[in-house]
Order: sequence, then structure tokens, then C-alpha cells
Amino acid sequence: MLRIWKITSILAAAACLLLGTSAYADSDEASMGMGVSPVMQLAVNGKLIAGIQPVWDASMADEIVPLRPVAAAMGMTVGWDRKDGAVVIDTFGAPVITDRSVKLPVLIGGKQAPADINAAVVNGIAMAAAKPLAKALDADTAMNGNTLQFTSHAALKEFDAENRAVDDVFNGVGLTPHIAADGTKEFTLTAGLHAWEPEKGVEAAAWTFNGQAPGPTIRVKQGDHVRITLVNNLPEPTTVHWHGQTVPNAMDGVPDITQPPVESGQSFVYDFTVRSSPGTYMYHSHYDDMMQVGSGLYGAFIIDPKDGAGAPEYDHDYTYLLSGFSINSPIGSEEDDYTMDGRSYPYTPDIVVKQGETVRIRLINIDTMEIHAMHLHGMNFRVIAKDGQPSDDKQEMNTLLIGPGETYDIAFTADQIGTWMFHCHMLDHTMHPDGTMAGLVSLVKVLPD
Ligand SMILES: [Cu+2]
Repeated sequence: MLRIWKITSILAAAACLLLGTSAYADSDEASMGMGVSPVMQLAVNGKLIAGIQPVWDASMADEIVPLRPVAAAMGMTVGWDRKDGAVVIDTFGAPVITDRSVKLPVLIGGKQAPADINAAVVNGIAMAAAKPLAKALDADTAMNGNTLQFTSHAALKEFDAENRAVDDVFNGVGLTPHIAADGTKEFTLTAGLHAWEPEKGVEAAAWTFNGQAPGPTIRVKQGDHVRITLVNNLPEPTTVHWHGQTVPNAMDGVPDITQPPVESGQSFVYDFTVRSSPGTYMYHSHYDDMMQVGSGLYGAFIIDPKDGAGAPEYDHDYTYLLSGFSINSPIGSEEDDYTMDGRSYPYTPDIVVKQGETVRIRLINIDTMEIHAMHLHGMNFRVIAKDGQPSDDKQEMNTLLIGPGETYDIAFTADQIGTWMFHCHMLDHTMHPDGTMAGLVSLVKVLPD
């Protein structure tokens, strides 16, 4: 969404402004009456803006921040409109600094903003007071430790809108197929770039199927004929691999080995009969894997028994896809926000059951690199399947090591009342660097019957 702002100059109508992204230099500090906090950082929707320090301005009783990187992080761009003598926040211009210390009022959508938003130009960088700027940007600000955080209301709304998708993945609700005349179940997976929020107010630049990460669950019966159209709206080629299933070689989704990569703007139809045993599988991109899988291009694929074959054996059936996002770390390095069904604690979906009920959890590790040691407090569980293949191993346990690409189905009877943790025991997967609990943690709430 592009919003247009204008900043007009009172004192320097002829001046051209450089709205730079480089760090604020402190040479004008004395004349501006500002002090630089040596440790303050700036984050927009959870993403740290490198090289930017908010500056405390005593006269405004507010931090001031550079306009351009804040606007850019919210999807807006900044430029200089010479004709109007105004800054228009929708195009990147190539302006030149001529005045280093003017105070500028701001026009938003052509209307004068409250005086308290007055921007200062410091070393060619247009700075604005944080709180009124946030208000004008439809955002909130908060100090979290040493970080000044901007969180846009649009991002918060997006988080709420994602809840349905998370709940469906967690509850194993599959994408609704179109049923062709011959009974074939037809699905469409559209790969595209989309924001996704592992935490409320923390936005990942995700690569998604159908706008969500994880992608929608595909849930079919053994013996079904499926036709899955992959539409590639990504900026680069992609493919889909049906991980763990026996499919015709040409449908296996490996670029340049079983099929040409599906180019940006193109589509490809995967057509196969579901032959693998009923159980828990996954699908994922198999192109530019660290980027594409690491950014969200994966989903659960659940095969149920054929019609008439077996009633559900458990009172509850949940799915957790274990992965993570790189919010402030480079793609390909260790993730810094681990997720269950695309959400980091405390936003992970909880298991809520009654005492005595039986619970099946389908655990899918689609992390690019990390092993997870999932540990249940208060009760033991049993592995009932691995990689979709049933197991009748009676061994009880409370911790299960799950490597990337593995799926395990576990089951237990919820016989202990209370709120119990279910979490990874690689402990850096369960906390943020500041010590708060986050990542691969969910709660199992066992209520009295
Ligand atoms: Cu882990």
C-alpha cells in the first residue's frame, strides 16, 4: 500500500534535501540541542534498521528518527518534489543537500500535520519526532530495552488475519479441493512473497503458498487422484516436492532432474495418485532451498485411510510444523525466531483437552538446518508413526529428537490436570536473546473432565 506524504519547506523552499539512510552523524548535535544515546536502536515491525540510531531531542521531549528508513520499512518510499518544494513519500528521488539545519513542517496527503511532527534536517537527513511520526504513519512506538520500536497498525491487523490459517494448520484442516468430474481432487498452490508475523508486531518477509507460512495443509485419502497446480508468483523459479511420498518420478519436484524449474510467472501441474500409507507427510519448495524453504515455502500433507478404513483413534489430532524465520539474521544463517505453525511463543497454538482424552500430535521438522528435541512436561508419549509409516513401538518417552525432514506422530493420554509445557530442549530455540521465552514452546492445557 502506497501512502503519499509531503513535507514542504518554510525556510528553504529552494533547498533540496537529501533523505539519506546513512547513520545520523553528530556534527550538528550542538546546534540542534540533541544528545546521542550510544546504544539506542531502531526497529520497525520487529526488524532492526541497521546503522540508525534514534536521537533524543529534549526540546521535542521525544526521540527523533530518520523519515526515509522508517517509511521504507513500512513499504513507502521517499523522494523530493522540486516543483512543489515538497518531499513526496512515494518515489526515491536523487536530491542534493543545501541546508543542514532547517525545521520542516510535514504535509501528509496534502494536509498540514500537527506542528509537533516538525522534521529537522540534520546532515541532509530528514528526521522527525518519533511519536507524532508514528501517529501519522498509523503506527505505535514503544521502547523495548534499548530499542525504539515502530509497529504499524496494518501489521497488527495482518497478524489477526493470519489466525485462521494457523488454526487450520494446527487442527489439520485441509485446503478445500475442487472435485473434477472423474473425482480427481484439484488444488492450487500459489507461491508468492507475503508478509507473515511469527509474533504480533514482528513481520517476516516470508515466501508463501497461498499467502501463508506454513502453506495450507493438503489432506486427502489414500488412493485419491490429485492434481495440484503450482502457480509461481515469486521473483525466481520454484518447484514443489511431495516429501516422503511415492509419486511418479516426473512429479517429484526436483528442478533440472525430474522437471524444468517453474519460471516466475509460469505454472506447473502435479498429477498423481496418492499411494503412500496413511500418515503425516509434508510438501516444500525444492529450489533455492535455504531461501525458499527457510522463508516459509512448505506445508503439511496428511493422508487419511480410504473410506471406511478405520475411525479416528484419538480424541484430538493436531499438527505442528517446526521451523523458523530470519528476522534480523541473514537467510542461511541460524534463524532468530523459531516457529510452530508459523508462530513463535506465546503466539503458538495451544493444545486444550479434557482429562482422560487421547491426543495425537503430528510433528513435522521442516527447519532448514536445526534438529529439535521436543519435550513434554508432566506426561509420557509414544511414537505411533515415523515419516508417515506406522510404528507399534510401545516405548514411552517424554523427549524426541527430530531431524530436518523427519515427521513423527506421537500420542498420549492427557491424564494429568494442569498447564504443561511442550517445547524444544535446544534451549536457544526457546528464547529471545533478551531472555524472554519465545520460539518452540507451546502449552498443553489439561482441564478437568
Ligand atoms: Cu529446537
